Amino acid sequence: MAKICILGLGYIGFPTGLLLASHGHEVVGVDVNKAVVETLQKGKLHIVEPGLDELFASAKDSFSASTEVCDADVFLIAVPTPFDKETRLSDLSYVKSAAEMIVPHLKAGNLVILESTVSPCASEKVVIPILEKSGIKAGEFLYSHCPERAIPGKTLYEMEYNDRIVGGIDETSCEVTRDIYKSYVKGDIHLTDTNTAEFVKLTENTFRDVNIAFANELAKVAEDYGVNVWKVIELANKHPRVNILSPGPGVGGHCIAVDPWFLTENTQNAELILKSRTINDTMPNFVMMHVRKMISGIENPVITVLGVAYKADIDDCRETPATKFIKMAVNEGYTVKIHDPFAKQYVYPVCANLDEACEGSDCVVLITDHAVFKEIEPSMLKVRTKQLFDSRNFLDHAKWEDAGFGVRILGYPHRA
Ligand code: SAJ
Repeated sequence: MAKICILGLGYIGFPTGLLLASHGHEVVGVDVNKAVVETLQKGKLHIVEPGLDELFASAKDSFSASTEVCDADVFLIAVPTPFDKETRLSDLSYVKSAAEMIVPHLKAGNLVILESTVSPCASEKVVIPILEKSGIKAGEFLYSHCPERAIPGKTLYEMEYNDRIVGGIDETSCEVTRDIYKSYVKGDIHLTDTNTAEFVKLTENTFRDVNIAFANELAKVAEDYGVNVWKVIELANKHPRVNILSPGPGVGGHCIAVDPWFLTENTQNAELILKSRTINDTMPNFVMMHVRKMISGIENPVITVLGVAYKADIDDCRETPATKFIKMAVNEGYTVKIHDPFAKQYVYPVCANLDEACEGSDCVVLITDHAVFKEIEPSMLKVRTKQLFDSRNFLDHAKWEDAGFGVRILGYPHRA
């Protein structure tokens, strides 16, 4: 069993640290944010994720939080890699400073694992040279990239049951890393080299982005033919080798909307991937085109946006397509009222109350498919004009139509 120092106590580093601590390792979790460390030292949690409370309780004897890196057998970097919107490049500053913090503690025989997502070859070109400032050469210390692949909302389950990719600089690095993860991972652990592991992680999210872009393009094409894209995708997916994802108002979150940029930042040869990014990034414009038609002729139109989180039943608004849609609506001079029961911190004011957000509205626009929205009673809403645009084909449309609403759905032939 090893002494493991984890750098970064966010949505990945913290649960990973607890899993390792509850499987026999001694774990010191390090975060530069003092407030996070103090919260944990008081026995409280700083993030919400199903199952985390129980795990924290069961791991607390082997887990401690600190703002300082200490000597250890294994250093695991799980800090964020932000996306720099201006240059569309990965921002490796947190990864670099985590590596710098390890340098004074690094000894021959130690293992450094990078879990943070990075652009291809970043370990070789950026992270390892920093670690070598310790005077110890790669090979004398062990190194691997083991990308995190758990989906928010199901993080603990997926951390335990997903397969893992371990990309080591040599065979020993691969094997020692595998043994660490084997303590709690029930999925298979696949060994490869570092550059491949970095590429694999980005490929997974890029695959999803391209697939969603295909679904979004199909939605637009289906509208031109007056065909229901949702039925088309449902039936096409009955084929054993077809699996098309769902169209929607665009792709959000800090992974799928970002990783294709990381994958393509050092190549001139990406076309499909970048085109897919454009298709997904312009879906809010497409939703706006529909909404604009629905409210044309109405003086001083008021729009209600249902949901601003980037996906269902979470509070995370990073890269959400809702923001572009709302900005366009505001630019056009519409009054925009927003309701989201989860989102607490958002760039625009959010009404906690649905009735208030719908009062006087000329078009209710569903952006995020939060499960609670299914329970809305449309007949109770005090709107000015009864219109609904559903960008996810999510609501019970018959119920809204029975309440007198004109309903339009993305990728669906107009009924009126
Ligand atoms: N979306 C669609 N249509 C779909 C599915 C998703 O429009 O059919 C949209 C969602 O509404 C959301 C966005 O795509 O705005 C991304 O959501 P997601 O649930 O597909 O993915 P993330 O970003 O929450 O998590 C992904 C996962 N990657 C894959 O499934 C390949 C997760 O496993 C990764 O660990 C995570 O990125 C990450 O951290 O990289």
